[in-house]
Amino acid sequence: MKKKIALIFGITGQDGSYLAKFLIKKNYLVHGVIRKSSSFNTARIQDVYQEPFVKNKKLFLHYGDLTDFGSINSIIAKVRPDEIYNLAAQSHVAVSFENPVYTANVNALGTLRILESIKHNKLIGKTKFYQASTSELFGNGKYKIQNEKTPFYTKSPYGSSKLFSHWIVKNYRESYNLFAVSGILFNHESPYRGETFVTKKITRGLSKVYLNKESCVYLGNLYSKRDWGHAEDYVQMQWKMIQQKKPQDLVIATGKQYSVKFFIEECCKFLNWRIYWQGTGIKEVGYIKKNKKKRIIIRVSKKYFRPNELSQLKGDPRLAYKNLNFKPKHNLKSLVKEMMTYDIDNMSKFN
Ligand code: NAP
Ligand code: F7E
Repeated sequence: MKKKIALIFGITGQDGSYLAKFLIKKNYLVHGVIRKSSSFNTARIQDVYQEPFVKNKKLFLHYGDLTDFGSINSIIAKVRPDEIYNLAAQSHVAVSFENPVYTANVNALGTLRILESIKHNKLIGKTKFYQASTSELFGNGKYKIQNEKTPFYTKSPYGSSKLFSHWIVKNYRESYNLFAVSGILFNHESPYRGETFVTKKITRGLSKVYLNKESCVYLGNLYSKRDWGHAEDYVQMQWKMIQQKKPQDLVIATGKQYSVKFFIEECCKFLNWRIYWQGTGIKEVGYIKKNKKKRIIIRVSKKYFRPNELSQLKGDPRLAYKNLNFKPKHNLKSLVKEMMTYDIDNMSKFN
């Protein structure tokens, strides 16, 4: 039987690496787009990486960039994929306030460039398209739980760039009958999470404190609440979304919400530490007691606050779980355990 061909934009990222491994297990031929970098950026896919001249290859990498239509168009023309997953993005919300134009170029126009290339290469009818939408499309306010019907109200250049993509995907679906679908994914984490996102900052930072390699971790808003899932579960739902009979945008979440502070407390529990809190605002600290002495392990810094913030997000995943016939394997406790174990192991290897 002819193998299905998938093309992943963002294969070197957290989700891209999990998806590549998942699709290879499903017997796909997987093509991935990587950016030219002066150092290797394929660490997350090293266990499935294959040298160029290996026989019966399952993974193929191509240089390209979402800001460059030429590279996107020639890769799509050459690969003629059955499925395209657009997971590439400048994905950091705080950075999007510092680099809004670049963020829009990659996250908004980048999606449009892929869609145009599918159209130009006459692949409508053959190629299905998945877009990485986000809970950042939703606003604060009266909607305590967000579902497929919740109105959008973005709060950041990142959210707004993704909103453009969300709508342009709908436009191509309705105008040209392209099988194109957006997964509105809430935060999802893993040991492979980028190091500047809050969960990874905490697990990595506390691992360093535990190993006496750092004295404390500096964070921003401890009271922000998120619905944290696991990337391994969520990439399976991305695949399932593209296998639907009819393309339908769905909310992917856990339906549970925790604060940044709670996440820290769970990590401390893993380390058998009891954490105490003291002070308010940027003077708030988290400390443990060691040999009857107070040791501050969490401090708050203005640097990590954003010009605007989504204070709480909680998704309603019921429609997705029903339509995709899926239940996630992980929960917050198992996520914390996996991330902490990975980071302590990793940090122990370096001086
Ligand atoms: P990530 O770890 O930041 O990965 C982003 C990927 O995009 C990396 O492979 C990166 O390449 C690539 N990329 C960045 N700029 C690019 C450009 N100009 N051209 C081509 N590739 C580029 O993100 P993630 O956590 O895996 O998230 C995957 C997608 O889901 C993103 O679109 C994100 O916005 C969206 N999303 C994520 C979450 C979440 O909680 N993780 C939730 C909702 C939506 P390098 O490795 O070279 O940097
Ligand atoms: O922040 C607060 C911060 O950067 C989570 C991306 O994958 O999910 C992610 O965006 C919360 C925010 O993720 C620090 O203010 C406190 O309220 O881990 P984060 P995010 O902004 O929610 C969405 C769904 C995406 O689509 C994005 O691509 O934690 N927070 N202190 C902090 N955040 C960071 N990064 N660093 C801190 O020191």
